[in-house]
Amino acid sequence: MPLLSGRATEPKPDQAGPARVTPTGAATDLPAEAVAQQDQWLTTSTGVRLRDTDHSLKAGRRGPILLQDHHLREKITHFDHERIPERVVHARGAAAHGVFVANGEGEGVCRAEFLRKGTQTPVFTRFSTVLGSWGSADTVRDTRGFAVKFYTGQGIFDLVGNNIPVFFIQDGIKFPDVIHAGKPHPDREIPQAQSAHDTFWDFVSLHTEDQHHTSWNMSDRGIPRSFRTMEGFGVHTFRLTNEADQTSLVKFHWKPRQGVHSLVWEEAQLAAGMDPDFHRRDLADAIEAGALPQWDLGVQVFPDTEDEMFEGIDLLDPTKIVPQELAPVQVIGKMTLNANPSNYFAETEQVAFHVGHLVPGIDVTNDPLMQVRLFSYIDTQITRLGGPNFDQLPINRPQAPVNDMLRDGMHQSAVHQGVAPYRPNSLDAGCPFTAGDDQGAFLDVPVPVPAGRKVREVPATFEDHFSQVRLFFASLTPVEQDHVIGAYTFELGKCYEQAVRERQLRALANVEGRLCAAVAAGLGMPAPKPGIPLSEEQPGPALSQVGGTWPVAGRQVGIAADETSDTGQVQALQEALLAQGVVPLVIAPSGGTLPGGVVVQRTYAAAHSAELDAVILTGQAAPGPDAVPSLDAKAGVGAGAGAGAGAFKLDPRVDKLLAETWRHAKAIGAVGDGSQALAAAGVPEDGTGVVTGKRPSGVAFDLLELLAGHRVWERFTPVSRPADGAGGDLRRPPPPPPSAR
Ligand code: HDE
Repeated sequence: MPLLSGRATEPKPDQAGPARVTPTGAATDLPAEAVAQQDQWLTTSTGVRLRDTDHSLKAGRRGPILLQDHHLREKITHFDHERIPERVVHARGAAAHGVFVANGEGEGVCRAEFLRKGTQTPVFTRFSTVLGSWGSADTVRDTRGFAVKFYTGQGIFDLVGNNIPVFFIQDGIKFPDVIHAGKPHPDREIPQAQSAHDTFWDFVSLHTEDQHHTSWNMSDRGIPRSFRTMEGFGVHTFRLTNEADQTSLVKFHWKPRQGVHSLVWEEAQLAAGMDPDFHRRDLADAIEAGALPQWDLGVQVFPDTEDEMFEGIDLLDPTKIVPQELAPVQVIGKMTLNANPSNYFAETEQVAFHVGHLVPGIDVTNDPLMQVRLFSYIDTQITRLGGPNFDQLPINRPQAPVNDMLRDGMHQSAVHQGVAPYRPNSLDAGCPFTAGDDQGAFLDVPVPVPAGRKVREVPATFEDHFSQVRLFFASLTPVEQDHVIGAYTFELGKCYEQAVRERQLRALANVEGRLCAAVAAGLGMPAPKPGIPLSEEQPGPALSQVGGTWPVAGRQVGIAADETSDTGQVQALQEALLAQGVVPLVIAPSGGTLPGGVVVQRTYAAAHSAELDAVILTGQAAPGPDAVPSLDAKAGVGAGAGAGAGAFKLDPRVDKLLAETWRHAKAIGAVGDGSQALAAAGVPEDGTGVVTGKRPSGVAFDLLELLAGHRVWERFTPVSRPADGAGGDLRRPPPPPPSAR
């Protein structure tokens, strides 16, 4: 039976499935339909055509259902088992296919073939949060996973990293502890996907090696704007070997070409309610729209010395970074994500990463966190994916020949030939053979193992828990530091146990006096004195996100329009934004089209500031027919909060949209009558990050320039700073417009 063309089940243009390879890695040109749905008829799983799937087989119309209804039992049984255990950590994620192209700069340090100049390697990249369950919100404050599967010609290399360059703990044996502390409390199973609770702060305040990672979580890095705007880090130090058998120690970095950008805290919270799939949607939409996210892969290279130290930093301590000012990141290739998965479960859910998936030229080190991970990942897949054959799932299949002697087991889908799955053998002519060094065999670098006693101890160099937290805080701009202070104050403010707060303040006193004093003031508690001498740290500007400009493609700009808008101007704005790859969303009092045929993408009731990177007003934005001045913040500003119930000239939803856009330091524009609407909202025409004008192209140009800097950072007024640890006036100056209306 020929396959039907143009089937509804065909992937969309932006989607791709896993590469077509057999369970043993051989390329196959079988079409997708040949391995999933075939033909046009509904069948049982065994291929028998069905006449009815809506009615169970019954003894008479009103009779009981018969046990012999195989289709019913098969359908319900399969459904009952549709879920697999979610990942114990990183359960919530989204992924995309792509390609990695090497620029050849890595060849000097690594013999892996995929790093040879011009080599193109398919990749599958999964981003995730750590703490939340499968259905939790995307924009919670948390670490993000950044796991890349490279399908190289020499087998699979997985770089299973995070968006934060350090980790909570130094020894993997403590992973269950930190995760138990961060997950919801075992009695009430709350809070979901949050670190703002007692058990988390109990653990990290008792266990001070967590303080460095935690300070990154409390910074803007904990609430990324998008997966596309996150850095990625391999965290551990790897050992690379080149063609000349020389080894180096390296740390891997992913640098987003889109820039490193974050949400602000209120925006993150609003987005969690408005669109829990905020990051997932953003990634898929950008790829579908052709705004393909790209990252440079870079390495910091260190000499492979006996002590495995660099500039006094222990390279085996995963709670330490090496500042880029000491060891620059050298770019070795570029990853482009270019296709969305065609099936979430088969690809994003079933993908199985493993730190031990290494290719010749890349090896692990003795980092005690990395060593435990080498055990954990394969073990967890056996439970999660139901047996030891998870590497045969389509998304996990290597795109290199596989000839292992692993046999049988749950869900075996390869049909192995031969009689001798053992070595040595003579019956299968000795096959398969082991490879030599010149035949691309994996090399376990024969590093010397220092002799010593069996101990449960850490090296003395692991004992400094605070200096790099100080370095991180000192490297941030005042605005970013305020965000850190706000985050600690919020999180500790949600704790019930005073002893936990006190202990965390003591930890912050060992980091930085101003930070500790500011958080203590926010909590209404005394700021403790440091318990250790505080070292001077040299700030590392590369750790800040502020400053610089980046491509704007994939950003979303709202254009508020109504019947008073000039259609030509709205269309000109749309064109100017689209020309730069920016998505214009027309927001109007109600759906449908505006005069002149402009299609409305969001009604006033459905639009939300959190999904917009900037807003442009084009009309008077008078109250829409469904505008109700009530106390519900979404429906209206309400009596006393704004211009007064019934007296407003502006639609209350537009008013709120503008207030949030201003407060979150996003660019605001107006053309034509839009300027009047801005005035009604209390946004000054000459305000920071406000562009108005008669020509839509000019307004769009200026607005896109602001967007390239991500936010109008100058609009944030930094908290006035007291002297080190001295306390002081931490009140903010009066809020700027429009809240000052
Ligand atoms: Fe993981 N981690 N991890 N982790 N991890 C898992 O593996 C674990 C660690 C990371 O999108 C699990 O397949 C231990 C560091 C990512 O599928 C599990 C330790 C870093 C992902 C596991 C660590 C990570 C995981 C859960 C301490 C950054 C998601 C499901 C020794 C460098 C990958 C799974 C994906 C997933 C264990 C520490 C990153 C249980 C025991 C450090 C990005 O095996």
